[in-house]
Amino acid sequence: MNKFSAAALTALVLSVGTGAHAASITNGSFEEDSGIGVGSFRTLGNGDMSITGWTVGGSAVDWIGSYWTPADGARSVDLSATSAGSLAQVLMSLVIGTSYDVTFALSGNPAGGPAVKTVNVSVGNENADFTYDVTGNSTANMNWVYRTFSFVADAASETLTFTSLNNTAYGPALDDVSIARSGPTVPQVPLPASAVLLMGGLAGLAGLRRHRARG
Ligand SMILES: [Ca+2]
Repeated sequence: MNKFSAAALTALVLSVGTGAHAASITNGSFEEDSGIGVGSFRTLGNGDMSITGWTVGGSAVDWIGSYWTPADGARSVDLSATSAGSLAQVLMSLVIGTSYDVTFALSGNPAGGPAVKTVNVSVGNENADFTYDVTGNSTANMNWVYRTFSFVADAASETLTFTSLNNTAYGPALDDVSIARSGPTVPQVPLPASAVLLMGGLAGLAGLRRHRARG
């Protein structure tokens, strides 16, 4: 019994200490699909989940193939198809109280106005706007830049959303999304269930040892 408890506690300590799975972005470069082609571009309406890992919100987005040069791989996204759209993904395995950086490639549809595109990035109740001026760009010369949105996880699972604030057919362009821990974990109250379990396990072991000492 004691041996079993010690083994279970060791496993628990390892899982708490290293994290069973690090947070990651699924299909952050928008390369994988659910079996449909993209061609030059394909318009995806509200609720569409054709881009593996992502759900379309708002009006619609354009999934861009050969229409313009991507930042990475062969595909990217225009977050405004005919008017403002969004893309969302549920982030898993976040460590509560830990800072994360979401990094992404940003450009804009150069084929129409406004010249300055704006995307809102949000996770949970944190959000920020990022702008990009397409003046001088073309579909062959997108001049992608990398931007970073930082947030602190307040739940193990939170939704990352990129929302166009351009209500035209020419929105912010997005590609190559990734996530990384950017700081230490800051303890928060109340303690996560895993920590409570861990402390309970330690107290139990201490109790066993005292019991044996008396016997
Ligand atoms: Ca891509």
